[in-house]
Amino acid sequence: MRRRVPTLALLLTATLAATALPTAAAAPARPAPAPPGPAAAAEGPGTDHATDDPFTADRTNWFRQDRFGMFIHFGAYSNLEGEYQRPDGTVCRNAEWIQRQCKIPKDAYEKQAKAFDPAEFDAKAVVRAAKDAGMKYIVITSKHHEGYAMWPTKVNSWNLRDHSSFDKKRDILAELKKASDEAGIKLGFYYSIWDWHDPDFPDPATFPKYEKRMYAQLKELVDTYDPALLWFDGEWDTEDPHNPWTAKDGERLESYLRGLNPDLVINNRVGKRRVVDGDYGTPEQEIPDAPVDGQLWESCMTLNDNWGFARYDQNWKSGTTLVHNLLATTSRSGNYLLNVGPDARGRIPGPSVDRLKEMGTWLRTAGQGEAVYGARYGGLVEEPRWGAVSRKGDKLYAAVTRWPGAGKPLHLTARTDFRVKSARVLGSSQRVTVTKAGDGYDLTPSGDATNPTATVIELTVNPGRTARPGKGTGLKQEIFDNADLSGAPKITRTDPTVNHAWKFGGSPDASISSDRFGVRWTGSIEPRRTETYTLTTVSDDVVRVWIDGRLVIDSWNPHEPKVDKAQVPLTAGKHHSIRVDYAENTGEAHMKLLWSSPNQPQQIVPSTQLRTR
Ligand code: H79
Repeated sequence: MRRRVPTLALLLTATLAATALPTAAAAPARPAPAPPGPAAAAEGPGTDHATDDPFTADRTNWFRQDRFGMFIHFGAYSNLEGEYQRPDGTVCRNAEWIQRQCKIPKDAYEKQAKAFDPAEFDAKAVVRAAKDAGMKYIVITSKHHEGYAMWPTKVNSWNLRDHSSFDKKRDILAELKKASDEAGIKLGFYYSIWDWHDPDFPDPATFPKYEKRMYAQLKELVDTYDPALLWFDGEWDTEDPHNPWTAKDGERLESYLRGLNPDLVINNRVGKRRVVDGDYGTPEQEIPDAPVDGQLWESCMTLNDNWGFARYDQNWKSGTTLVHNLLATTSRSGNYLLNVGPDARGRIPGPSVDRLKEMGTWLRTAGQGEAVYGARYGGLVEEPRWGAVSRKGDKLYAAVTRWPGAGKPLHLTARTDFRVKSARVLGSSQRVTVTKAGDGYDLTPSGDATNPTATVIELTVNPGRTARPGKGTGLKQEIFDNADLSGAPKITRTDPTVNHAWKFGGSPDASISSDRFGVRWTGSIEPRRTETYTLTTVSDDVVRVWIDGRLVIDSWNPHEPKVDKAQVPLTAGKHHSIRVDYAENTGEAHMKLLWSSPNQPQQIVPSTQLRTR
């Protein structure tokens, strides 16, 4: 997508906001200077919201390499430390959902927030804890469902400066930003769309007024703190309070934010948590059991059973479990975002710090972190039961969580032909004998595990020849002004990649309306390896794909954003004919074509490997 030229109105607003924002003194709450409303981002036919390919973009590079981040849940709920004493003396327990789950009256909740004084929040200590753990980025709640802003927002007074007992000169997000920058750690903000405090939120009639304030707050966050990432939440359909958020609202918001800063990494809860929303998927408290199709992903998880601080919750995961989770995640090309919940004074609980230290120690020992940072899905082999296998360049890192008995082998099932040139155990001089066995290789270490958590065997592999990048420039694209792909195409041109997010309002061309159009791509696809490729489509409404005249993906029943896959053996350097038929009826429109193979990380099929004939 072209970078939009900001309108004069937008520029003016931006200048106003920038000069009015960072004031050190206690500023009385006053209305924001006319923020650009949701309408400012609306666009029509010809708009394509697909900025780039998150799998390969420079923009997301850090996110794909860093792998391990710290989540921080900190808000007015932290002041209760997980326990609310009702007027009758009984105690109700919950963490960041305590206001709702314990049915705390609004005035009582506001009253307790007035006493919130996290004077011991120490940004440097937080960043040090993250750094010591081997974490490379931090995502902190700027506003959770309770609606309480953790920075001195000008949009309302329901925030840490204007409604607390905290030092009015302090700004914990600014402190965290400074400390993160100094330590080379990226900083991102969690922001809940669902808002229990703003009276305009639940009523669809007044929701636009809330939305305008939300835009203004997000602009404050982006302009003031320059976050690397935005982590939305609370996008789901729910009652009490009713959540009016729609996919269309998500389209507008995402487009607005990318206009503010095109480098932002944004999670998929900015929309409706679908494969086409934002840059990446967000499994919560779980790790997918295989690499994820069609999107980057990051699994977020608690260290105990709660996100916010809960005094009573001592159900801590062990350091070993946490390292295993990180390894499982990395070996499936995901990120691990691990949570801490500071207490009412702003301190990260000791048991959290201890576990983070254990993880950092493991990652720093004997270069074991190589299995995580910059590493991804192993690809060449099936995931073994005895551990996790990740890959970086010509190295496979087999992190063994169940070390074999003396003289017993660890078996690897190969997914393609490759040679093992050498093998060693990180942190040990023992030998590893590698023998061809059955459907792959046996690795037989000569000694004991070097690490009780996970011992890493590093394999240097020769994956065989990969052809040079092709000289293609894309596929032939024919655009029809109907969903049957009938009659003569209205537009014929070369399309570098099949990577489109027309969403609700956009379409392939200003002359094509946003509903009822069809697109056909034809030409050839040229793999760089002789391997079985997985072709993946992400489509809405319908798609069909033919390779060498054979229909391999047939997904012609109108659907919401959907992933389809086909396994197709392809030959290096050969021009396999390809045809993709796509149609949009009404609603949203999306169409992506990706590929992967044992040696090819998942990506949008690049233009160099596509030809118009
Ligand atoms: O911010 C953290 C959670 O507060 C939030 N997302 C993460 C990152 C989250 N929202 N919803 N959920 C997690 C899952 C919802 C669980 C629910 Fe319930 C079950 C909502 C109502 C019943 C858990 C139990 C929350 C309240 C009671």
